[in-house]
Amino acid sequence: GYDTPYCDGRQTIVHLFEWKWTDIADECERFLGPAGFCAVQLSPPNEHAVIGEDGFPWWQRYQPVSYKLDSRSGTREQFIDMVQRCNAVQVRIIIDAVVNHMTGLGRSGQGSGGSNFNADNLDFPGVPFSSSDFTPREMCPSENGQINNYGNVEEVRNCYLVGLTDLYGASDYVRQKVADFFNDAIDIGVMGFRVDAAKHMWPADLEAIEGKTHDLNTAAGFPSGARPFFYHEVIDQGGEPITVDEYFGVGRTTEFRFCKKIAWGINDFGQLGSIYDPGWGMAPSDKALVFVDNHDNQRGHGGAGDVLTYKAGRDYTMGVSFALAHDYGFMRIMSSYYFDNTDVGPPGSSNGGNTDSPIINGDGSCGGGWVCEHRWNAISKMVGFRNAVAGTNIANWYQVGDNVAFSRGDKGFFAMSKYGDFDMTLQTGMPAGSYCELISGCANMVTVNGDGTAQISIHNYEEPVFAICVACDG
Ligand code: ARE
Ligand code: CA
Repeated sequence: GYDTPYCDGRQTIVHLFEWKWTDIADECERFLGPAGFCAVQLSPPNEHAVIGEDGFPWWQRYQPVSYKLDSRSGTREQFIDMVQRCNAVQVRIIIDAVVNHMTGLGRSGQGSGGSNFNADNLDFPGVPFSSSDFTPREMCPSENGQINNYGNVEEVRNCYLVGLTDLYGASDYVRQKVADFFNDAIDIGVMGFRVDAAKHMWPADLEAIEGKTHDLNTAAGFPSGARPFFYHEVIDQGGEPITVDEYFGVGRTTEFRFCKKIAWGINDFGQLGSIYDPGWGMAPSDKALVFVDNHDNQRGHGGAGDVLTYKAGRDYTMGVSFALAHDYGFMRIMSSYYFDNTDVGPPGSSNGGNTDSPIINGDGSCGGGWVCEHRWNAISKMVGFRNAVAGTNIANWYQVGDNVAFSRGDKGFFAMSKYGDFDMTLQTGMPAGSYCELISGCANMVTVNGDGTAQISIHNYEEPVFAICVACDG
C-alpha cells in the first residue's frame, strides 16, 4: 500500500528544510546512514517562483512554475547524484510535492529553472499548463474565488488557497502531468512523497494520480512491485468537515494533533499517557505521520499554536525524545535553520545568492546558521532506539509527577525526568544483563536483574533522558 516506507526497518524521516542537494548527499553519507535514518524529506525540488521583493523567502518554494527539477536547492544533475548517494547508504528520499496549485496570482516572470510564467493568465508553459487546467471559477462557491471558510468542503478544495492558482485535479491531463513528475522522481530512485495541501485536493483525484505512478525502482534497491510511499498534509485538529480518515485509502496523513499533545505533555507529564487519543479523531498508528513541529507551525504558519520548537531547548529535546520512544505513528524529525523573521529563507539566501552549506563542528553540531536538531545528541541516539524497538508496544508504564518511564516490549526501556533528577528501581520488562545507557554514550552502564527490575538514574539537567535497549549498538 501507499502507507509503507521501504527502509529496511529504519523508523525515522528527517526534514532537511531548505538544504541543498549537494549538502544532503554529504549528510546521508557522513551522518544519516550511520545514525540509522530511514529517509530525508526534501524541500520542493521542482521549479518555483523567485520572489526578490520579499527577500527570497522560504515560501517561494511553495509556488510552482514547472516540474523541472531545478530549484534553489540545486539542479537536476545534483538531484540525481543526491538520490543515488543517499540510496547507496540506505537513506531514502521523499519529495515535498506541491501539486494542488501553481504560483500565486499577480506573479509572473521567470522561475528558478528559467521557465516563463504568468499566473494572472494561468499560463505555465514550462509544464505546460494553461487556463483549462485550472479549477473552473464556477466550481468555487466563494465570492472572491479564495478560500475564506474552512467549513465549506467545496470551497476548501475548489477555491484558491492564499491566492495560489488552483489546479483542476479532475482533469486527466493534469493528473497525467503530476504523475509524470512523480514518475520522473521514482525512476531516479525516490521512495515517496509528502503531498502539500492535500486537504485542498479531492481524495479521488489523489487516488487517480497514484494509480498512474510506477513501482519503485528496483535498480535503486527497492523490492519488486513496491509502491511509492505517500503522506498527505491534512491539517485536521477537529472542528472542520475535512478529516484525516478521508485520506487513509491513499496513504498516511500528517497528524497535527500530535504536535499539541507533545507540547501539552512536556508541560504536564500527567498528560503524556494519552498522546494517542482516538477519541479526538487522531489517525491510527499505521496511518499517522507524526512530528513535534514542522516548517509551518514552528514559525506561526499552518496549524500553529502550542508546539515545541528548537527554540524551547531542553523541552524540545524531551518532546522529540519522548516521541521517538513512543510506539505511535511513523516519525519525522524537523531540521531547521535559526530564524527570527518568519519569512526569511535559509542562511545566505536573502541576497538572492546561493544557500550556505552547514558547517559541521568538531563536536558534531552544526554552524553557519543551521540548527540540525537531528544531530542533537539525545535526538540522534533516540533514532537508534526507535529502530531497535520497532514492532513492540509500550508496556510497564510509570508516571509520577515530573517523571515518566516505560518499556517497549522486552526490547528497550526509556525514562525521562523533567528536572533531570531521578533514582528509582523500576520494572523494565527486559532480559537480565548489563546494558549501555545510550544518551550518555555508554558512560553509564545499567544492570537489569533476573526479575527484570533495574535501578534507573537520571542526573543530567540539559538532557534528562535515559534509554537502554537490546540490539542497539550504543
Ligand atoms: C504566500 C504569502 C501569501 C500569499 C501567497 C500567494 O504568505 O500572503 O497570498 O504566498 O502569493 C506557504 C506559506 C504561505 C505562502 C505559500 C506560498 O505558509 O504563507 O503564501 O507558501 O508561497 C493551510 C493549508 C495548508 C498550508 C497552510 C500554510 O490547509 O495546506 O495553510 N500548508 C502547506 C505548506 C505551506 C505552504 C502551502 C501549503 C502552500 O506546508 O508551507 O504555504 O503550498 C487552519 C486550517 C488549515 C490552514 C491553517 C492556516 O489551521 O485548518 O488547513 O492551513 O488554518 O491557514
Ligand atoms: Ca484545490
